[in-house]
Amino acid sequence: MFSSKDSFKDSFLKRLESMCGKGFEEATKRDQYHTLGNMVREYISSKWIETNELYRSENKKQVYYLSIEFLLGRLLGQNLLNLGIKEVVEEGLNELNISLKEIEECESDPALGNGGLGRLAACFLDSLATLNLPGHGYGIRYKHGLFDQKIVDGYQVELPEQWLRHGNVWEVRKPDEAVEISFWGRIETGVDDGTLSFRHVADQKVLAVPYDMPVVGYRVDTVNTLRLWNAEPASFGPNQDVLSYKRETEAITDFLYPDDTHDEGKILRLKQQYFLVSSSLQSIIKSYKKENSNIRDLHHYVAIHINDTHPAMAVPELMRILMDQEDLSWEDAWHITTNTVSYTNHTILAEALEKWPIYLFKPLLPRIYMIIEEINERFCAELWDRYPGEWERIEHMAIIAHGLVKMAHLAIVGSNSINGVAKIHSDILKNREMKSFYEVYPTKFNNKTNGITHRRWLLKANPELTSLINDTIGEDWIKQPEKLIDLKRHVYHPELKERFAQVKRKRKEILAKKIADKNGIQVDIDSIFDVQVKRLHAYKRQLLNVLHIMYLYNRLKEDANYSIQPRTFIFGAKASPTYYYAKKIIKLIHSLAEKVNNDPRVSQTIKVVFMENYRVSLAEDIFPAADVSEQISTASKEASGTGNMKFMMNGALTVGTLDGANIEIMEEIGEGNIFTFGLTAPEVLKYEENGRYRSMEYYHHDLRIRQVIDQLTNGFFSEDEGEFEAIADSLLVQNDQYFVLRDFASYIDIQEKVGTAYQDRGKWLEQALINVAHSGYFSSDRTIQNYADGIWNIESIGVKM
Ligand code: 26W
Repeated sequence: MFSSKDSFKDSFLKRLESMCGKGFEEATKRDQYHTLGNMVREYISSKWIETNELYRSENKKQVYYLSIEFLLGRLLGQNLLNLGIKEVVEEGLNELNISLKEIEECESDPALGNGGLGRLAACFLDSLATLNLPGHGYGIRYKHGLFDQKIVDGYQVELPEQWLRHGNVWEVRKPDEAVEISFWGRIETGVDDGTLSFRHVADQKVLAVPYDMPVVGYRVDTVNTLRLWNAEPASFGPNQDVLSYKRETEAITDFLYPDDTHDEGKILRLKQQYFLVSSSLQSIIKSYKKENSNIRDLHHYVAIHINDTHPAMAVPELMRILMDQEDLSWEDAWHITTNTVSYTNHTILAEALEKWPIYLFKPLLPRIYMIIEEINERFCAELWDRYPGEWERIEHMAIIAHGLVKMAHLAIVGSNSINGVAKIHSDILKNREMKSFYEVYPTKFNNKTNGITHRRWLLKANPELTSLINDTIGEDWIKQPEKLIDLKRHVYHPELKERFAQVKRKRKEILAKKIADKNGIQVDIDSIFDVQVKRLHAYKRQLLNVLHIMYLYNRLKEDANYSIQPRTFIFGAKASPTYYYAKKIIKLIHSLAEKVNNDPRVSQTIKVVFMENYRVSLAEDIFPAADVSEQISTASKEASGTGNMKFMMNGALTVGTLDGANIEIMEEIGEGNIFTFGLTAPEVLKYEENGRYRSMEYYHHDLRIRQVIDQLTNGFFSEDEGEFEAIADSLLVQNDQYFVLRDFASYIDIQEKVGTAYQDRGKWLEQALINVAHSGYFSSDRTIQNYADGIWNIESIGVKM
């Protein structure tokens, strides 16, 4: 089917007819997409079956990655690339006058995640399969992924995302492997053969139906599985309110919660979490038992990883299964559970730490709550032995306290490994945030610095740069990304620099065209493309970027002789629908864009562009076109960041604080190839401790600051002077929690240096190439190998067809 372009064309045309019931002439682009998608899935299926059979027969340890989010992005292009059939398909289609790119754009971009955490999970799946590691994802098949963002008059409006509207060619529904989940009801305690038994009665049952998606490794025969669960009614009883039962059940997988910093404490979210955990664990145990007779060996064959605390109920759920269904004692079950489960922490922001009120938790999940209570009691007893009389410490560390279940504490106590996602973040966990736990479990804590898959963020997103690298150092780096460092020997070669400049220019043209089409703004290709794309959050400080642009505007207006390297400031960001401040920042960016872009003189030097509906597919057009990457979070607040790595890999220079993985990027490329500024993490933490920061002083002493802040409320932007009051208040009245004003001067200085540096074109190109050369370290292949060796203890299994 894909062995030559002629056989491809032949099969494609036949399939188009049989699938769509139309001739070639009448078929739409979407018909073509469905046809090709089906052909590819079919091509994948033999490898998929082979992989599963091999995993069964080899019976080696496997890892199951539980995540409430998988932000996959479109799959057709990536699958073609990984399978090594993209060229054949592209050429075949070309002869039929069809553009593969246009077909690819018919695929909806599955947005089953909010941002960093969900996208990391997707990169990890790609690396697991490529490294031939037996690892699978378990998640939720949300009917509606993250909302589509529309901008109306500068304001964000959310529309329901509809990725399943035209079906999903990649999924296979497996009704035979459905499992039942119990909510509500009560637990009846009895005695069986002298041991306690627990029966969950009067419960409400929900059916979890798996939809499996293939995860294709790059040029290997391994095809792993992403299993997404769909909630459906289990069965209808005679005396049941059928409609409301159906509605309530299906609501569980209706939509993805669009918030990634504020723990909302909503019961539906708790239901989603238990639904994911219980269905996944039941299915994992079932497949284990098919090949293994002794449940006591579980941890030698199975590793379960929880992506943040959202699946932390894996701990009590595994305990429940081992005790109530497999008849193990508490001690045996605990030994197996803690040796099976491992946990990654992705944030230290207090407001993101999940705490569930008992009054919600206990009635919804009575047996799970009982088990957590017992875990808590045993844990507190241990603490009591260790720290006799230290009530405060014990209360502080308890899993249940003050009417709340603390999920991070449960995850730490119940797992064998706790890791942060960048060195600084792991250190902050050990030495501050989770210090008391680190003292009790020093060996459990470790670091696994995040990574990204270069197959999506370089090979797929930037084929032009990929070819240039191949021409320069050969293709070994694709399988061994650390070999990108071979580029370093060439970065001073004028020819490479020139060709890199051409690639960048071409990618800037492509993005500029998109901007012209979508925003109606003409941007200057020779200007610096300065980009900040990420979720909108106060700690990520899009506001600092905005204030800098306002400052430039003022300078350009006031001083006719002020001349700087032209810049295009590009933003992309979704705000949580309930996050008032974040939505105001989006409006502010639009008001600023309006002002700047319509000023006949200023707009010759700077422009501001907000790209609507930032998502994986748009990101693939943005990273390759960027010159400057904005990574300007308040030091200590961004656990790692992964966008920073995607920019670097595409040859953008970072303007960044010493936060998250920025620090490791700097260590790799050297201080001379990154623009760092601002407070360091220890400085921020010290301010937070001693409370000595006074943002008002910066307002009074720095005229530049006073001017831009005054402009937020003096009608400079809008007739409604109250429009941006909340933002001004956050900086002054609320004493600027994220040190925007404190870092302002330092940011202005570094940005001036960026402008000057860009004018030394030769040097800039070298620095960009140095960034690319060192980006291999940030491949998720390295990260996943670290997890495999250091946490999961799994080995690769070579699938060979
Ligand atoms: C309870 C609501 C909620 C939902 C999601 C709170 C927190 C989250 C996530 C943990 C937020 C998240 O995506 N964190 C990001 O994870 C990335 C991958 O490790 C890191 O690179 C980012 O720095 C971190 O913000």
